[in-house]
Amino acid sequence: MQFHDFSTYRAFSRLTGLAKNSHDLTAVNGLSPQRMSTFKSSMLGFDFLYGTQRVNADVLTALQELADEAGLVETFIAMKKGAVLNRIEGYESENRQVLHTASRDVFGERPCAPEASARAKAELAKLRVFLDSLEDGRIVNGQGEAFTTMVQVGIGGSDLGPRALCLALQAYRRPGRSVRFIANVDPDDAAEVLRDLDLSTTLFNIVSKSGTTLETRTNEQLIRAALQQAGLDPALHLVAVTGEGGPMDDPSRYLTSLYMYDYIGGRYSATSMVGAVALGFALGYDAVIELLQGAQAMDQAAEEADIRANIPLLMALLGIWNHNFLGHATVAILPYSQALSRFPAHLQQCDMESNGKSVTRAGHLVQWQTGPIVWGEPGTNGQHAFYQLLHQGTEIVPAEFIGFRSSQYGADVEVEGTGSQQKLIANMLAQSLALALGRKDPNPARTFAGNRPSSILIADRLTPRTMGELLAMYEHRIAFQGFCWNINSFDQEGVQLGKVLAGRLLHRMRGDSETADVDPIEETLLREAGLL
Ligand code: G6Q
Repeated sequence: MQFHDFSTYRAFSRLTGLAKNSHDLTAVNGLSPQRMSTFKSSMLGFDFLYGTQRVNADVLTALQELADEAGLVETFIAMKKGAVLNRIEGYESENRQVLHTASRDVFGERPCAPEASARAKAELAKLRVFLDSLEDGRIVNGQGEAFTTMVQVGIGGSDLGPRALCLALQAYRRPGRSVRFIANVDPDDAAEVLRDLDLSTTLFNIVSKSGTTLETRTNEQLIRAALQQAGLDPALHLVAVTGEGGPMDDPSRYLTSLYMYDYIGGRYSATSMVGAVALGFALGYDAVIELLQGAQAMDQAAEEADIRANIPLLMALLGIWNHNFLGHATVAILPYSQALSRFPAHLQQCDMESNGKSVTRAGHLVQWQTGPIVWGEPGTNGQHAFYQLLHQGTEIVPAEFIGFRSSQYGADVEVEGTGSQQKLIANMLAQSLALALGRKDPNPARTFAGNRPSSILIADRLTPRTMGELLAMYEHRIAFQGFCWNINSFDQEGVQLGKVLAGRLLHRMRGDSETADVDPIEETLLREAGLL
Protein backbone atom coordinates (compact mmCIF):
# COMPACT_ATOMS: atom_id res chain seq x y z
CA MET A 1 0.00 0.00 0.00
CA GLN A 2 1.32 3.42 -0.93
CA PHE A 3 0.35 6.46 1.10
CA HIS A 4 0.47 9.98 -0.24
CA ASP A 5 0.38 13.35 1.41
CA PHE A 6 -3.05 14.93 1.63
CA SER A 7 -1.99 18.18 -0.03
CA THR A 8 -0.60 16.39 -3.08
CA TYR A 9 -3.96 15.06 -4.29
CA ARG A 10 -5.50 16.66 -7.38
CA ALA A 11 -8.79 16.77 -5.46
CA PHE A 12 -7.06 18.81 -2.73
CA SER A 13 -6.35 21.63 -5.20
CA ARG A 14 -9.83 21.31 -6.66
CA LEU A 15 -11.46 21.58 -3.23
CA THR A 16 -9.22 24.52 -2.30
CA GLY A 17 -10.56 26.32 -5.36
CA LEU A 18 -14.18 25.38 -4.65
CA ALA A 19 -13.91 26.62 -1.06
CA LYS A 20 -13.28 30.16 -2.30
CA ASN A 21 -16.87 30.33 -3.46
CA SER A 22 -18.61 27.76 -1.31
CA HIS A 23 -22.34 27.16 -1.20
CA ASP A 24 -24.35 29.76 0.75
CA LEU A 25 -27.30 28.22 2.58
CA THR A 26 -28.86 31.66 3.09
CA ALA A 27 -28.85 32.59 -0.62
CA VAL A 28 -32.06 32.42 -2.66
CA ASN A 29 -32.79 28.72 -3.00
CA GLY A 30 -29.71 27.99 -0.90
CA LEU A 31 -31.80 25.43 0.96
CA SER A 32 -34.50 24.24 -1.43
CA PRO A 33 -36.90 21.30 -0.86
CA GLN A 34 -35.25 19.56 -3.80
CA ARG A 35 -31.82 19.93 -2.17
CA MET A 36 -33.15 18.55 1.11
CA SER A 37 -34.41 15.44 -0.68
CA THR A 38 -31.37 14.99 -2.91
CA PHE A 39 -28.74 15.38 -0.22
CA LYS A 40 -29.87 12.35 1.70
CA SER A 41 -28.23 8.93 2.09
CA SER A 42 -29.62 5.83 3.72
CA MET A 43 -27.64 2.93 5.09
CA LEU A 44 -28.87 0.02 7.24
CA GLY A 45 -31.15 1.59 9.89
CA PHE A 46 -30.00 5.19 9.39
CA ASP A 47 -30.92 8.13 7.19
CA PHE A 48 -28.35 10.88 6.82
CA LEU A 49 -29.61 14.33 5.83
CA TYR A 50 -26.91 16.73 4.70
CA GLY A 51 -28.73 19.39 2.67
CA THR A 52 -27.74 21.74 5.48
CA GLN A 53 -24.02 21.25 4.77
CA ARG A 54 -22.29 23.90 2.65
CA VAL A 55 -21.74 21.61 -0.31
CA ASN A 56 -23.01 21.47 -3.89
CA ALA A 57 -22.73 18.86 -6.65
CA ASP A 58 -19.22 20.02 -7.61
CA VAL A 59 -17.95 19.71 -4.07
CA LEU A 60 -19.44 16.23 -3.76
CA THR A 61 -17.79 15.19 -7.02
CA ALA A 62 -14.45 16.50 -5.76
CA LEU A 63 -14.91 14.72 -2.41
CA GLN A 64 -15.58 11.48 -4.30
CA GLU A 65 -12.38 12.09 -6.27
CA LEU A 66 -10.52 12.66 -3.02
CA ALA A 67 -11.85 9.38 -1.59
CA ASP A 68 -10.81 7.53 -4.75
CA GLU A 69 -7.41 9.18 -5.12
CA ALA A 70 -6.55 8.58 -1.46
CA GLY A 71 -7.76 4.95 -1.70
CA LEU A 72 -9.82 5.34 1.47
CA VAL A 73 -12.00 2.30 0.96
CA GLU A 74 -9.06 0.15 -0.19
CA THR A 75 -7.14 1.04 2.97
CA PHE A 76 -10.23 0.32 5.08
CA ILE A 77 -10.58 -3.14 3.51
CA ALA A 78 -6.86 -3.77 4.03
CA MET A 79 -7.29 -2.75 7.69
CA LYS A 80 -10.05 -5.31 8.15
CA LYS A 81 -7.84 -7.99 6.59
CA GLY A 82 -5.04 -7.30 9.05
CA ALA A 83 -2.67 -4.83 7.34
CA VAL A 84 -0.12 -3.43 9.80
CA LEU A 85 -1.45 0.14 9.74
CA ASN A 86 -0.50 1.11 13.29
CA ARG A 87 3.04 2.16 12.41
CA ILE A 88 5.27 5.05 11.44
CA GLU A 89 7.60 4.22 8.58
CA GLY A 90 11.27 4.14 9.59
CA TYR A 91 10.69 4.84 13.30
CA GLU A 92 9.96 2.78 16.36
CA SER A 93 6.20 2.46 16.70
CA GLU A 94 3.56 0.02 17.93
CA ASN A 95 3.83 -1.71 14.57
CA ARG A 96 0.55 -3.58 14.86
CA GLN A 97 -2.48 -4.69 12.94
CA VAL A 98 -5.72 -2.79 13.54
CA LEU A 99 -8.42 -5.39 13.99
CA HIS A 100 -11.27 -4.07 16.09
CA THR A 101 -13.58 -5.13 13.25
CA ALA A 102 -12.57 -8.76 13.90
CA SER A 103 -14.22 -8.55 17.33
CA ARG A 104 -17.58 -8.60 15.52
CA ASP A 105 -16.65 -10.51 12.38
CA VAL A 106 -17.88 -13.65 14.08
CA PHE A 107 -21.03 -14.51 12.15
CA GLY A 108 -20.03 -15.43 8.59
CA GLU A 109 -18.19 -18.41 7.16
CA ARG A 110 -15.30 -16.35 5.81
CA PRO A 111 -14.11 -13.67 8.25
CA CYS A 112 -11.69 -11.03 6.91
CA ALA A 113 -9.03 -11.87 9.52
CA PRO A 114 -9.70 -15.52 10.45
CA GLU A 115 -7.27 -15.86 13.37
CA ALA A 116 -8.45 -12.73 15.16
CA SER A 117 -12.09 -13.64 14.59
CA ALA A 118 -11.50 -17.15 15.96
CA ARG A 119 -10.09 -15.60 19.14
CA ALA A 120 -13.07 -13.24 19.36
CA LYS A 121 -15.43 -16.21 19.02
CA ALA A 122 -13.60 -18.11 21.74
CA GLU A 123 -13.90 -15.15 24.13
CA LEU A 124 -17.60 -14.78 23.31
CA ALA A 125 -18.10 -18.47 24.11
CA LYS A 126 -16.36 -17.95 27.49
CA LEU A 127 -18.53 -14.92 28.14
CA ARG A 128 -21.65 -16.91 27.41
CA VAL A 129 -20.67 -19.63 29.89
CA PHE A 130 -19.88 -16.99 32.51
CA LEU A 131 -23.21 -15.19 32.03
CA ASP A 132 -25.15 -18.47 32.03
CA SER A 133 -23.42 -19.47 35.26
CA LEU A 134 -24.47 -16.22 36.90
CA GLU A 135 -27.99 -16.93 35.71
CA ASP A 136 -28.39 -20.56 36.72
CA GLY A 137 -26.69 -20.27 40.09
CA ARG A 138 -23.37 -21.97 39.28
CA ILE A 139 -21.67 -18.70 40.17
CA VAL A 140 -22.99 -17.08 43.35
CA ASN A 141 -21.49 -15.16 46.23
CA GLY A 142 -20.19 -16.71 49.47
CA GLN A 143 -23.72 -16.77 50.91
CA GLY A 144 -25.20 -18.48 47.85
CA GLU A 145 -26.85 -15.28 46.58
CA ALA A 146 -26.93 -14.03 43.02
CA PHE A 147 -24.80 -11.07 41.95
CA THR A 148 -26.92 -8.04 41.12
CA THR A 149 -24.39 -5.28 40.42
CA MET A 150 -21.27 -5.04 38.30
CA VAL A 151 -18.78 -2.21 38.73
CA GLN A 152 -16.44 -1.77 35.77
CA VAL A 153 -13.06 -0.43 36.78
CA GLY A 154 -10.98 0.92 33.90
CA ILE A 155 -10.03 4.19 32.28
CA GLY A 156 -9.80 5.74 28.81
CA GLY A 157 -10.75 3.15 26.23
CA SER A 158 -11.46 0.69 29.02
CA ASP A 159 -14.13 3.05 30.33
CA LEU A 160 -15.57 5.54 27.85
CA GLY A 161 -16.91 3.22 25.14
CA PRO A 162 -18.31 0.61 27.55
CA ARG A 163 -19.87 3.33 29.71
CA ALA A 164 -21.42 5.04 26.68
CA LEU A 165 -22.87 1.74 25.49
CA CYS A 166 -24.24 0.68 28.88
CA LEU A 167 -25.92 4.06 29.33
CA ALA A 168 -27.25 4.04 25.78
CA LEU A 169 -28.90 0.67 26.26
CA GLN A 170 -29.95 0.68 29.89
CA ALA A 171 -33.60 0.77 28.82
CA TYR A 172 -33.10 -2.92 27.91
CA ARG A 173 -31.53 -3.79 31.27
CA ARG A 174 -32.58 -7.03 32.88
CA PRO A 175 -34.63 -6.58 36.04
CA GLY A 176 -32.48 -6.53 39.15
CA ARG A 177 -29.18 -5.95 37.34
CA SER A 178 -27.21 -2.73 37.31
CA VAL A 179 -23.78 -1.56 36.17
CA ARG A 180 -21.62 1.23 37.60
CA PHE A 181 -18.20 2.57 36.60
CA ILE A 182 -15.07 3.75 38.36
CA ALA A 183 -12.39 5.34 36.17
CA ASN A 184 -10.57 8.18 37.86
CA VAL A 185 -7.74 7.77 40.35
CA ASP A 186 -9.55 10.50 42.30
CA PRO A 187 -10.45 8.58 45.49
CA ASP A 188 -13.81 10.35 45.56
CA ASP A 189 -14.84 8.63 42.32
CA ALA A 190 -14.54 5.20 43.94
CA ALA A 191 -15.91 6.40 47.30
CA GLU A 192 -19.06 7.74 45.66
CA VAL A 193 -19.72 4.51 43.75
CA LEU A 194 -18.94 2.24 46.70
CA ARG A 195 -20.86 4.10 49.38
CA ASP A 196 -24.32 2.69 48.54
CA LEU A 197 -23.29 -0.71 47.24
CA ASP A 198 -23.92 -4.04 48.83
CA LEU A 199 -20.43 -5.41 48.25
CA SER A 200 -21.55 -8.97 48.89
CA THR A 201 -23.67 -9.03 45.72
CA THR A 202 -21.30 -6.93 43.60
CA LEU A 203 -18.87 -8.11 40.93
CA PHE A 204 -15.95 -5.87 39.99
CA ASN A 205 -14.87 -6.08 36.37
CA ILE A 206 -11.27 -4.88 36.26
CA VAL A 207 -10.51 -3.90 32.69
CA SER A 208 -7.01 -3.07 31.57
CA LYS A 209 -5.50 -4.24 28.32
CA SER A 210 -1.96 -3.50 29.51
CA GLY A 211 -2.57 -4.46 33.12
CA THR A 212 -0.23 -1.63 34.11
CA THR A 213 -2.40 1.50 34.11
CA LEU A 214 -1.79 3.52 37.29
CA GLU A 215 -5.44 4.52 37.83
CA THR A 216 -6.82 1.02 37.34
CA ARG A 217 -4.12 -0.72 39.39
CA THR A 218 -4.74 1.73 42.22
CA ASN A 219 -8.52 1.30 42.11
CA GLU A 220 -8.17 -2.47 42.01
CA GLN A 221 -6.15 -2.31 45.23
CA LEU A 222 -8.75 -0.02 46.78
CA ILE A 223 -11.51 -2.48 45.91
CA ARG A 224 -9.58 -5.49 47.13
CA ALA A 225 -9.07 -3.70 50.45
CA ALA A 226 -12.77 -2.75 50.67
CA LEU A 227 -13.84 -6.36 50.03
CA GLN A 228 -11.38 -7.75 52.56
CA GLN A 229 -12.55 -5.23 55.12
CA ALA A 230 -16.09 -6.48 54.55
CA GLY A 231 -14.91 -10.05 55.11
CA LEU A 232 -15.30 -11.00 51.45
CA ASP A 233 -12.82 -12.91 49.28
CA PRO A 234 -11.71 -10.66 46.39
CA ALA A 235 -11.02 -13.69 44.17
CA LEU A 236 -14.77 -14.44 44.25
CA HIS A 237 -15.79 -10.89 43.35
CA LEU A 238 -13.24 -9.76 40.78
CA VAL A 239 -13.37 -10.44 37.05
CA ALA A 240 -10.48 -9.49 34.77
CA VAL A 241 -10.45 -8.35 31.17
CA THR A 242 -6.86 -7.98 30.06
CA GLY A 243 -4.17 -8.88 27.56
CA GLU A 244 -3.35 -12.59 27.49
CA GLY A 245 0.00 -13.21 29.17
CA GLY A 246 0.10 -9.67 30.58
CA PRO A 247 0.70 -8.66 34.21
CA MET A 248 -3.00 -8.98 35.09
CA ASP A 249 -3.36 -12.42 33.53
CA ASP A 250 -3.43 -14.40 36.77
CA PRO A 251 -6.56 -16.58 36.96
CA SER A 252 -5.93 -17.41 40.63
CA ARG A 253 -6.71 -13.80 41.56
CA TYR A 254 -9.96 -13.52 39.62
CA LEU A 255 -13.29 -15.29 39.38
CA THR A 256 -12.82 -15.42 35.64
CA SER A 257 -10.42 -13.86 33.12
CA LEU A 258 -11.33 -12.76 29.62
CA TYR A 259 -8.90 -11.55 27.02
CA MET A 260 -8.43 -8.78 24.54
CA TYR A 261 -5.59 -8.51 22.08
CA ASP A 262 -2.95 -5.97 21.17
CA TYR A 263 -4.34 -5.47 17.67
CA ILE A 264 -7.41 -3.79 19.19
CA GLY A 265 -6.73 -0.24 20.38
CA GLY A 266 -8.32 0.78 23.69
CA ARG A 267 -10.61 3.38 22.12
CA TYR A 268 -11.77 0.85 19.52
CA SER A 269 -12.33 -1.92 22.05
CA ALA A 270 -15.98 -1.41 23.03
CA THR A 271 -17.10 -4.43 20.98
CA SER A 272 -14.40 -6.68 22.45
CA MET A 273 -14.60 -8.16 25.97
CA VAL A 274 -13.75 -4.64 27.22
CA GLY A 275 -17.36 -3.62 26.56
CA ALA A 276 -19.10 -6.98 26.23
CA VAL A 277 -18.79 -8.17 29.83
CA ALA A 278 -20.62 -5.27 31.50
CA LEU A 279 -23.13 -5.06 28.68
CA GLY A 280 -23.77 -8.81 28.87
CA PHE A 281 -24.18 -8.63 32.64
CA ALA A 282 -26.71 -5.81 32.37
CA LEU A 283 -28.61 -6.79 29.22
CA GLY A 284 -27.88 -10.46 28.62
CA TYR A 285 -25.78 -12.26 26.02
CA ASP A 286 -28.33 -11.91 23.20
CA ALA A 287 -28.15 -8.12 23.38
CA VAL A 288 -24.35 -8.29 23.03
CA ILE A 289 -24.82 -10.39 19.89
CA GLU A 290 -27.32 -7.88 18.48
CA LEU A 291 -24.87 -5.04 19.10
CA LEU A 292 -22.09 -6.98 17.36
CA GLN A 293 -24.38 -7.81 14.44
CA GLY A 294 -25.18 -4.12 14.00
CA ALA A 295 -21.49 -3.17 14.09
CA GLN A 296 -20.57 -5.98 11.71
CA ALA A 297 -23.27 -4.95 9.23
CA MET A 298 -21.78 -1.44 9.25
CA ASP A 299 -18.25 -2.84 8.81
CA GLN A 300 -19.43 -4.56 5.66
CA ALA A 301 -21.53 -1.70 4.32
CA ALA A 302 -18.63 0.74 4.78
CA GLU A 303 -16.76 -1.02 1.95
CA GLU A 304 -18.98 0.83 -0.55
CA ALA A 305 -16.93 3.13 -2.79
CA ASP A 306 -19.73 5.55 -3.73
CA ILE A 307 -19.62 8.26 -1.08
CA ARG A 308 -23.36 8.90 -1.41
CA ALA A 309 -24.05 5.30 -0.40
CA ASN A 310 -21.49 5.07 2.41
CA ILE A 311 -22.49 7.27 5.35
CA PRO A 312 -19.26 6.96 7.42
CA LEU A 313 -17.21 7.82 4.34
CA LEU A 314 -19.48 10.74 3.46
CA MET A 315 -19.37 11.99 7.07
CA ALA A 316 -15.57 11.76 6.98
CA LEU A 317 -15.36 13.77 3.76
CA LEU A 318 -17.88 16.41 4.86
CA GLY A 319 -15.84 16.76 8.05
CA ILE A 320 -12.70 17.27 5.95
CA TRP A 321 -14.51 19.84 3.80
CA ASN A 322 -15.59 21.78 6.91
CA HIS A 323 -12.25 21.47 8.70
CA ASN A 324 -9.57 21.69 6.01
CA PHE A 325 -11.28 23.74 3.35
CA LEU A 326 -13.81 25.94 5.21
CA GLY A 327 -11.49 26.26 8.20
CA HIS A 328 -13.79 25.24 11.09
CA ALA A 329 -11.70 24.08 14.04
CA THR A 330 -14.23 22.07 16.02
CA VAL A 331 -17.19 19.77 15.55
CA ALA A 332 -20.13 19.31 17.92
CA ILE A 333 -21.82 15.93 18.30
CA LEU A 334 -25.34 16.64 19.50
CA PRO A 335 -27.48 13.56 20.18
CA TYR A 336 -31.15 14.24 20.79
CA SER A 337 -31.30 11.20 23.04
CA GLN A 338 -30.53 11.25 26.75
CA ALA A 339 -29.39 7.64 26.43
CA LEU A 340 -26.48 8.87 24.28
CA SER A 341 -25.33 11.29 26.97
CA ARG A 342 -21.80 9.78 27.12
CA PHE A 343 -21.51 9.00 23.42
CA PRO A 344 -19.95 12.42 22.61
CA ALA A 345 -17.35 11.78 25.34
CA HIS A 346 -16.54 8.41 23.80
CA LEU A 347 -16.24 9.96 20.34
CA GLN A 348 -14.13 12.75 21.75
CA GLN A 349 -11.56 10.18 22.82
CA CYS A 350 -11.92 8.02 19.74
CA ASP A 351 -11.51 10.98 17.39
CA MET A 352 -9.04 13.19 19.23
CA GLU A 353 -6.73 10.39 20.36
CA SER A 354 -6.81 8.91 16.87
CA ASN A 355 -6.47 12.00 14.73
CA GLY A 356 -4.78 14.50 17.04
CA LYS A 357 -1.44 13.93 15.26
CA SER A 358 1.25 16.11 13.68
CA VAL A 359 3.34 13.61 11.73
CA THR A 360 2.51 11.55 8.68
CA ARG A 361 2.79 7.80 8.40
CA ALA A 362 6.26 8.48 7.02
CA GLY A 363 7.25 10.47 10.12
CA HIS A 364 7.23 13.89 8.42
CA LEU A 365 5.57 16.95 9.91
CA VAL A 366 2.13 17.41 8.35
CA GLN A 367 1.53 20.56 6.29
CA TRP A 368 -2.26 20.54 6.78
CA GLN A 369 -4.74 20.46 9.63
CA THR A 370 -5.46 17.03 11.12
CA GLY A 371 -8.21 16.15 13.63
CA PRO A 372 -10.65 18.81 14.82
CA ILE A 373 -11.66 19.43 18.43
CA VAL A 374 -14.65 17.20 19.13
CA TRP A 375 -17.18 17.97 21.82
CA GLY A 376 -20.87 17.71 22.54
CA GLU A 377 -23.77 17.16 24.89
CA PRO A 378 -27.29 15.88 24.41
CA GLY A 379 -29.99 18.19 23.05
CA THR A 380 -32.30 19.71 24.13
CA ASN A 381 -30.23 20.34 27.27
CA GLY A 382 -27.49 21.93 25.15
CA GLN A 383 -30.00 24.35 23.66
CA HIS A 384 -30.39 25.91 27.09
CA ALA A 385 -26.64 26.14 27.51
CA PHE A 386 -24.11 26.60 24.70
CA TYR A 387 -26.27 26.83 21.57
CA GLN A 388 -26.16 30.64 21.87
CA LEU A 389 -22.58 30.46 20.63
CA LEU A 390 -23.51 28.00 17.88
CA HIS A 391 -26.08 30.45 16.51
CA GLN A 392 -24.51 33.84 17.11
CA GLY A 393 -20.92 33.34 18.25
CA THR A 394 -17.93 34.32 16.14
CA GLU A 395 -16.72 30.70 15.99
CA ILE A 396 -18.58 28.56 13.47
CA VAL A 397 -19.12 25.04 14.79
CA PRO A 398 -20.28 22.37 12.35
CA ALA A 399 -22.91 20.31 14.17
CA GLU A 400 -23.75 16.62 13.85
CA PHE A 401 -27.24 15.89 15.13
CA ILE A 402 -28.26 12.33 16.02
CA GLY A 403 -31.88 11.40 16.77
CA PHE A 404 -34.51 8.69 16.78
CA ARG A 405 -38.12 8.69 15.63
CA SER A 406 -39.29 6.64 18.62
CA SER A 407 -38.23 6.59 22.23
CA GLN A 408 -36.72 3.51 23.88
CA TYR A 409 -39.29 2.98 26.62
CA GLY A 410 -42.27 4.02 24.51
CA ALA A 411 -43.69 5.82 27.56
CA ASP A 412 -44.72 9.31 26.58
CA VAL A 413 -47.09 12.08 27.53
CA GLU A 414 -49.13 14.29 25.23
CA VAL A 415 -48.96 17.96 26.11
CA GLU A 416 -50.42 20.60 23.81
CA GLY A 417 -51.13 17.99 21.15
CA THR A 418 -47.67 16.39 20.85
CA GLY A 419 -45.66 13.81 22.75
CA SER A 420 -42.25 14.43 24.35
CA GLN A 421 -40.46 12.40 21.70
CA GLN A 422 -42.04 14.57 19.01
CA LYS A 423 -40.96 17.69 20.85
CA LEU A 424 -37.44 16.33 21.17
CA ILE A 425 -37.06 15.50 17.50
CA ALA A 426 -38.82 18.68 16.29
CA ASN A 427 -36.25 20.65 18.27
CA MET A 428 -33.42 18.80 16.57
CA LEU A 429 -34.74 19.51 13.08
CA ALA A 430 -35.46 23.13 14.03
CA GLN A 431 -31.89 23.66 15.21
CA SER A 432 -30.49 22.41 11.95
CA LEU A 433 -32.75 24.78 9.97
CA ALA A 434 -32.02 27.72 12.27
CA LEU A 435 -28.26 27.23 11.89
CA ALA A 436 -28.57 27.02 8.11
CA LEU A 437 -31.10 29.73 7.36
CA GLY A 438 -30.51 32.24 10.14
CA ARG A 439 -32.87 35.21 10.44
CA LYS A 440 -32.70 38.83 9.45
CA ASP A 441 -33.86 41.33 12.06
CA PRO A 442 -33.61 45.10 12.33
CA ASN A 443 -32.18 44.53 15.80
CA PRO A 444 -28.57 43.35 15.29
CA ALA A 445 -28.61 41.43 18.59
CA ARG A 446 -31.54 39.41 17.23
CA THR A 447 -29.97 38.71 13.87
CA PHE A 448 -28.88 35.19 13.05
CA ALA A 449 -26.30 35.11 10.27
CA GLY A 450 -27.11 31.52 9.30
CA ASN A 451 -25.05 29.57 6.75
CA ARG A 452 -23.75 27.38 9.60
CA PRO A 453 -23.29 23.76 8.52
CA SER A 454 -24.88 20.75 10.16
CA SER A 455 -26.17 17.28 9.33
CA ILE A 456 -28.76 14.94 10.78
CA LEU A 457 -28.42 11.23 11.42
CA ILE A 458 -31.76 9.63 12.21
CA ALA A 459 -32.98 6.07 12.86
CA ASP A 460 -36.21 4.56 14.15
CA ARG A 461 -35.11 3.64 17.66
CA LEU A 462 -31.94 3.25 19.70
CA THR A 463 -31.63 -0.53 20.15
CA PRO A 464 -28.57 -2.77 20.65
CA ARG A 465 -28.43 -3.24 16.89
CA THR A 466 -28.71 0.44 15.92
CA MET A 467 -26.19 1.27 18.65
CA GLY A 468 -23.76 -1.20 17.08
CA GLU A 469 -24.30 0.41 13.67
CA LEU A 470 -23.83 3.91 15.09
CA LEU A 471 -20.68 3.00 17.00
CA ALA A 472 -19.04 1.40 13.95
CA MET A 473 -20.18 4.25 11.72
CA TYR A 474 -18.24 6.77 13.82
CA GLU A 475 -15.22 4.47 14.22
CA HIS A 476 -15.00 4.28 10.43
CA ARG A 477 -15.60 8.00 9.93
CA ILE A 478 -12.57 8.61 12.15
CA ALA A 479 -10.41 6.00 10.39
CA PHE A 480 -11.34 7.31 6.91
CA GLN A 481 -10.27 10.80 7.95
CA GLY A 482 -6.97 9.54 9.35
CA PHE A 483 -6.26 7.63 6.12
CA CYS A 484 -6.97 10.79 4.13
CA TRP A 485 -4.69 12.95 6.29
CA ASN A 486 -2.00 10.27 5.98
CA ILE A 487 -1.55 9.93 9.74
CA ASN A 488 -1.44 6.93 12.05
CA SER A 489 -4.85 7.03 13.75
CA PHE A 490 -4.06 4.04 15.94
CA ASP A 491 -1.22 5.06 18.25
CA GLN A 492 -1.34 7.55 21.17
CA GLU A 493 2.23 8.66 21.85
CA GLY A 494 0.93 12.05 23.01
CA VAL A 495 -0.33 10.68 26.31
CA GLN A 496 3.09 9.38 27.44
CA LEU A 497 5.00 12.51 28.46
CA GLY A 498 2.51 13.59 31.14
CA LYS A 499 2.55 10.07 32.62
CA VAL A 500 6.36 10.12 32.90
CA LEU A 501 6.38 13.54 34.57
CA ALA A 502 3.60 12.52 36.99
CA GLY A 503 5.73 9.51 37.93
CA ARG A 504 8.68 11.79 38.72
CA LEU A 505 6.52 14.11 40.83
CA LEU A 506 5.12 11.15 42.76
CA HIS A 507 8.66 9.95 43.49
CA ARG A 508 9.43 13.34 44.94
CA MET A 509 6.17 13.46 46.91
CA ARG A 510 7.02 10.05 48.35
CA GLY A 511 10.22 11.65 49.53
CA ASP A 512 12.44 9.00 47.98
CA SER A 513 14.39 11.10 45.52
CA GLU A 514 16.24 13.70 47.52
CA THR A 515 18.97 13.17 44.96
CA ALA A 516 20.95 15.25 42.52
CA ASP A 517 18.60 14.51 39.62
CA VAL A 518 15.68 16.38 41.23
CA ASP A 519 14.56 18.90 38.67
CA PRO A 520 14.39 22.42 40.15
CA ILE A 521 11.29 23.30 38.12
CA GLU A 522 9.43 20.21 39.35
CA GLU A 523 10.61 20.86 42.88
CA THR A 524 9.44 24.49 42.75
CA LEU A 525 6.11 23.58 41.21
CA LEU A 526 5.43 21.10 44.02
CA ARG A 527 6.41 23.66 46.64
CA GLU A 528 4.40 26.50 45.11
CA ALA A 529 1.37 24.23 44.89
CA GLY A 530 1.74 23.56 48.61
CA LEU A 531 2.46 19.85 48.17
CA LEU A 532 5.93 19.69 49.70
C1 G6Q B 1 -6.99 4.14 23.99
C2 G6Q B 1 -5.85 4.38 24.83
C3 G6Q B 1 -6.14 4.57 26.29
C4 G6Q B 1 -6.30 3.25 27.07
C5 G6Q B 1 -6.22 3.56 28.56
C6 G6Q B 1 -6.40 2.34 29.41
O1 G6Q B 1 -6.94 3.88 22.82
O2 G6Q B 1 -4.90 3.42 24.58
O3 G6Q B 1 -7.24 5.38 26.53
O4 G6Q B 1 -7.49 2.63 26.73
O5 G6Q B 1 -5.01 4.19 28.84
O6 G6Q B 1 -5.43 1.41 29.11
P1 G6Q B 1 -5.48 -0.05 29.69
O7 G6Q B 1 -6.71 -0.72 29.14
O8 G6Q B 1 -4.23 -0.70 29.25
O9 G6Q B 1 -5.58 0.08 31.18
